[in-house]
Amino acid sequence: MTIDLPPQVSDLFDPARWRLVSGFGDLEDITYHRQVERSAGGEVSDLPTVRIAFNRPEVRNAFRPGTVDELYRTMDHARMTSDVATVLLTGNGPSPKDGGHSFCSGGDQRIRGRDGYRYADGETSESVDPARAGRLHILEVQRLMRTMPKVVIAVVNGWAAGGGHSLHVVADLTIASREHGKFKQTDATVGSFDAGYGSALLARQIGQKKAREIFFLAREYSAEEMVAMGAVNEAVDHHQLENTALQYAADIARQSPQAIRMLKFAFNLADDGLAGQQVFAGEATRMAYMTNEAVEGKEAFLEKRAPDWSAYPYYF
Ligand code: S0N
Repeated sequence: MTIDLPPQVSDLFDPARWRLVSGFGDLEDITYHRQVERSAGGEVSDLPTVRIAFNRPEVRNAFRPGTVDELYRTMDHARMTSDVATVLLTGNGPSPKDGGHSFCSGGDQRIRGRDGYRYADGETSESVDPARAGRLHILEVQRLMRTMPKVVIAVVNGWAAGGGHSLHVVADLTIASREHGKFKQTDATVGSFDAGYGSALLARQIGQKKAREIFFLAREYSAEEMVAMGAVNEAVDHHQLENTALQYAADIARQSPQAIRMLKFAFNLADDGLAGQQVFAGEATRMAYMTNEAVEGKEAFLEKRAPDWSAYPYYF
């Protein structure tokens, strides 16, 4: 029997462990896969991890506006898919031009800034929607990563630079290739600055002095240096990177989904202010709605009577 496998997309990708997610056949700059188990007879069953990858290795996986649209769509689909626990965010490659490895090198510098929009492939000044010009909507992706009730793991297979560096900062966990994982915050070099999570959250993670060094000096750091700073969870042999990420995902999938999302939102709460409190409180309210006490309030309203709270103490 022939087993139908998805096309190979990177040196670390094992087609036997993945299937393409249906409904996303139009993606150009991103690939989107669901982890599967294939039996010897060819039966395919889904496992709770998805892999979302930048697919522009010839420009070190820089993102243009359309890339960000696709990234948001796939992330949001993962958010809404109830049996997905973990999202691996990574970069395909290596580059067919020079063999370079990259996670993501941030915003595509050919499509940026005052001119608003120097047009993605196939677009013209007549066809481009002015409302979409010059958007920094990668920040919307950052917020989605932060608020989605799933664990996002940055799987840093090569360069994490500029806005790509910020994405790894925003991810819940980061695992990096010992050989090819390289980190460099180039924002200030190109007149750009992530003055939100990319810098301020990094400072919470590794301390003010180191975060300022990373941004002000724009030096290159290895995966092991980032582990030592507390910015990366683990540096692993390049060929083991996706296997390790899948082991992390398997460990996460063994935990209670409710506990994981409450923990993620609790870790975010103080740094995210009232917006963080709102996300945490939304989950708390959802849980409260499942109690008999909250049901009594709702039923009393519907039955046009005063609620009877007598069974529910003010203290435990
Ligand atoms: C990543 C670096 C350090 C890798 O160096 P290396 O290995 O020497 O490779 P290069 O020869 O430099 O690169 C290979 C080819 O890839 C192209 N390329 C690389 N990065 C980009 C990029 N970001 N944009 C466009 N092209 C890129 C090179 O030009 C080269 O092409 P060829 O072969 O044709 O010469 C090194 O590449 C590097 O420093 N890259 C730039 C990193 C950077 O400064 N990123 C931007 C930082 N700022 C942000 O990300 C903010 C976001 C943003 O700016 C933005 C922009 C547009 C639209 C939206 C946004 C947004 O925020 O949403």
